[in-house]
Amino acid sequence: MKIYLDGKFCEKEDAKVSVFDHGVLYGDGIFEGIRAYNGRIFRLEDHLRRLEDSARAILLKLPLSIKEIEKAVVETVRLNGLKDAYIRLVVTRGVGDLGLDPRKCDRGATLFIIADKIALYPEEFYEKGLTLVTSAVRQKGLDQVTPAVKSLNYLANILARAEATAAGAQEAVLLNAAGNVSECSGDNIFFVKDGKISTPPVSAGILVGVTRNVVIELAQQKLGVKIDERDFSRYELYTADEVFLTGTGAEVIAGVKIDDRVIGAGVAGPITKKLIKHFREYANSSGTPVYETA
Ligand code: PXG
Repeated sequence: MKIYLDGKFCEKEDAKVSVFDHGVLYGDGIFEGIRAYNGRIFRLEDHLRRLEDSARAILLKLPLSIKEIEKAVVETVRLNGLKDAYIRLVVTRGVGDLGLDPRKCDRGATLFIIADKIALYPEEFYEKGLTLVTSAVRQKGLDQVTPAVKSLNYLANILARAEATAAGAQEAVLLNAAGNVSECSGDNIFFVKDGKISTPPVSAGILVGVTRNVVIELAQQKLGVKIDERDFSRYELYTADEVFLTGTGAEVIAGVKIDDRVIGAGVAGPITKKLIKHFREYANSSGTPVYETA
């Protein structure tokens, strides 16, 4: 496996960052999780735009231009000979001293890219759906580091996911300070009631998922449904006809049980299934080519 690290490709065993890197010491950095389907990188521009926004929000100067990062991502997938891949792009504040002061990271940001085979939910989960629980971990408020920044501080999400696992569930739903639904530990959330689809707005405190935005577009184009971005509580999930999650890893997947309440018929519902199909068709037929010149 070849890893891109600070301008060079190296073997996995040699891909190491300093213990003085502020990404390690403080979680001071940002990342993207990206998929390649069929030799094409899915929505790479969207991921790089989000990376650029995350960098701007945390006062982090990217070590390369977006065009250069794009090239490095494509090259990493190509060198590893992958057609279907999970790509992790990480930028940290870089090497500093033991203090917080980001100015000490004066050698500049660390950038690495890993492209690996993807571990997916087994196909049966796309029929059967996932079990969800509400986490006791609250979503970060907009007055903290907004959840819109895909930062290296994933502790809240990890603890929420651990709670889900302990409860025998696959995903955890995080409520915000107002008690409204925000998102899951690694996925955005939607529900369907009487043919209408809703999802929390950016102001609820969410990562603005690339998959979320694609699903909003596909619902409009393929189903003629305009998804409502609005606040809602757990009650609306408990009483929904369908619940589904979106994320780079999961794509589109049903949530069929939450806090022991069965949602709808307890299996992936008709609208969810249509969106799974449209999403897969689209993901397999679009994206930045890795092996042909564009
Ligand atoms: N919310 C959070 C907190 C996330 O971490 C999403 C929503 C969905 O965003 P995208 O842009 O992926 O549609 C994420 C992304 C994993 C995994 O291994 C998690 C994500 C992405 C890739 C893999 O669980 N989370």
